[in-house]
This record gives sequence, C-alpha cells and structure tokens, in this order.
Amino acid sequence: MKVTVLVGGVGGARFLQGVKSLLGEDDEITAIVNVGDDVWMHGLRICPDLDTCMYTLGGGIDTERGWGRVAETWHARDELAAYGADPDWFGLGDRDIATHLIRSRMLRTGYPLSAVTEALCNRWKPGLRLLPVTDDRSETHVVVTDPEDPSGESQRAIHFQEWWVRYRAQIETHSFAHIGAEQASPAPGVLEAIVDADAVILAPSNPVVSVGAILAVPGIRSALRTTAAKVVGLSPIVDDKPLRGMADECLSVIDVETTAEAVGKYYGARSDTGILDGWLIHSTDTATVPGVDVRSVPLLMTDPETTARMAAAALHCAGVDL
Ligand code: FO1
Repeated sequence: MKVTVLVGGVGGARFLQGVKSLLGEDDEITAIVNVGDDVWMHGLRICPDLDTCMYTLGGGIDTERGWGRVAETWHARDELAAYGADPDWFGLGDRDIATHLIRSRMLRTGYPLSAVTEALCNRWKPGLRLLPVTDDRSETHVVVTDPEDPSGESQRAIHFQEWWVRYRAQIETHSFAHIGAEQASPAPGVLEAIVDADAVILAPSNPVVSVGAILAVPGIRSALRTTAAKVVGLSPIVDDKPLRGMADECLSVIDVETTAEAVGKYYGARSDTGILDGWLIHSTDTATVPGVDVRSVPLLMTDPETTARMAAAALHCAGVDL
C-alpha cells in the first residue's frame, strides 16, 4: 500500500505517527512536508517542519515544545544574545544547531534539500520517507502593518517566523505570500508520490501556512486533482478552534471562517475545482461540503491509539483498508 501524506509541523508529525503505526513493512508512506517555514538564521538554514517530522518520528523531539530537541541546552543562543546578535527572538538549541550545521554545509556544497533530508534521516530513521515539497526556495512571508512605524500607515513583509515567533501573529496582518513559489518545482519523487499513491491524506495541519504553502508549489494541485487515489483531509479545526498553533489567525487573514466546514469548502471538492474527495471532522462538529464525503470521527490526537484510529478512518474514507 502506498500512502502519501501532506504535512506541516507539530500536528502533522503527530498524525504521521498514527499512520506509521497502522502500516506494515511492505507499505510505503511518503510525507510531503511544507518548507514555507524555512528560514536563514545566524547563517544556518532552519527547516522547522522537516525537523519536527524527523525528530518526532525519530524519537528526538521535545514533546512539550513540539519543536526542537528533547534534553536541549541553550548556551549558543545565550552567547549569541550576549553578542547582541540579531535576531534574539528565535531560539536555536545546542543539539538542534548540529542539524542546521550539517544541512547548511550540504546546501552550500550544492546538495538539494531532498538529499540533505535523506542524509539527516539516515541518522534519525523516521520509518517513512520525508520529502520537502520543493528543493527550491518557497518561503511564507507575511504582509503586516509595520510595527516600527508609529503612524501605522506603512506595511511591510516579514518572514513567517518573525510573524509567528516574535509577534505571535498579534499584529495587524494583511496577507501571506509564498516567496519563490512561482519559480519552484516539486522535489524529485513528490509528484509521483501523489499520482502513484493508493491514498493521499491532508494531515490536520494549518490549512494556510502549511497545506496552503504546499499547494502553492506549481504542479501539486493538479497532481492532487488527477491522481487515481482518493484525497482525504482531516480538519485541524475542532469545535470552531484550532487544536494548536495559529490556524485561526491565518484563516481570518484570508477571510475563511475558523470552522471545519469552512476549511473543507476552502479545500473544495475534486469534482468541482478543489482537491478533496473526503473530509474528516471531529465527532462533535457538523459540516456540509458539496461533493465531498464528510465523516465525523474523534480528531483529538491525545494518545497514539486515538491518532491511529484517526489515520485508519482517513484511509477507510479513501477506500484503503488495512
Ligand atoms: N518556535 C517558537 O515559538 N520559538 C522559537 O524560538 C522557535 C525556535 C525554533 C528553532 C528551530 C525550529 O525548527 C523551530 C523553532 N520554533 C520556534 C518553531 C517554529 O517557529 C515553527 O515553524 C512554528 O512553531 C510553526 O510550525
């Protein structure tokens, strides 16, 4: 069985654990991972969603934070701050920095991000294939009212990480832009992983800055609309609230209501101009999405068993039973 999952960070990684627990060794799971969060910091290339998936599945994640390494120390971060090195609002852990040093050196030597990811996974052994959606630059930037401008008149674009980590999305926000997406192309194996899949799942990740950033890479949407596999999504919104992160702030920026139904409609039915065949919503929610098979199941990933049941429900909805 070939299962392909489009994922972002924390929620997506946890969902991947559920999918992984269901499948046998002759099943193939490919995670197509968002690179919109990626950023150069202190001369290092940081890939938060790829690292969250790799560390979570490889057993190195700090489960409290949902990102970075467990048993982490912060000496380098504190030394950088002592030098007054900008930015001081983004914490790089000492163990985590080793990952960024390897990645940055390989990128500078000319290896594509997909090859770098494969090399890092040789150590972490996530138990499934992690593919960046593209090897090219496609960063999410956010157009905000310039917080440095007292008049509040001017706007400027800041990197998603600054918007989310420094400002916690609590500044006036106008739009998102996926910088470089138009020139980007899917990484090797990405389109095949969608077109040749027996099931394609949209993890319960942020529909705007995670799944949306993946869809912004040319070729991805058409692969989703043409694959013979069913495409089934899981709502990241439960009881009109995001389970984690800032999906509500992101959805309001693009004028989409923070409900399971609104996100399902935002993705849309493949029989129309969208990408969904199925849409899983939490057992206490209701949703009608024309042309989409909506099913309600418990969507709170409180423990591995529930997450596995969610994954099984998504695969069942995609007509793939294990
Ligand atoms: N998130 C934070 O809230 N604060 C941080 O200082 C921070 C540092 C960081 C370093 C490496 C990394 O891979 C992720 C990091 N994150 C941090 C999480 C990051 O902002 C994620 O992209 C978002 O949480 C959304 O996925």
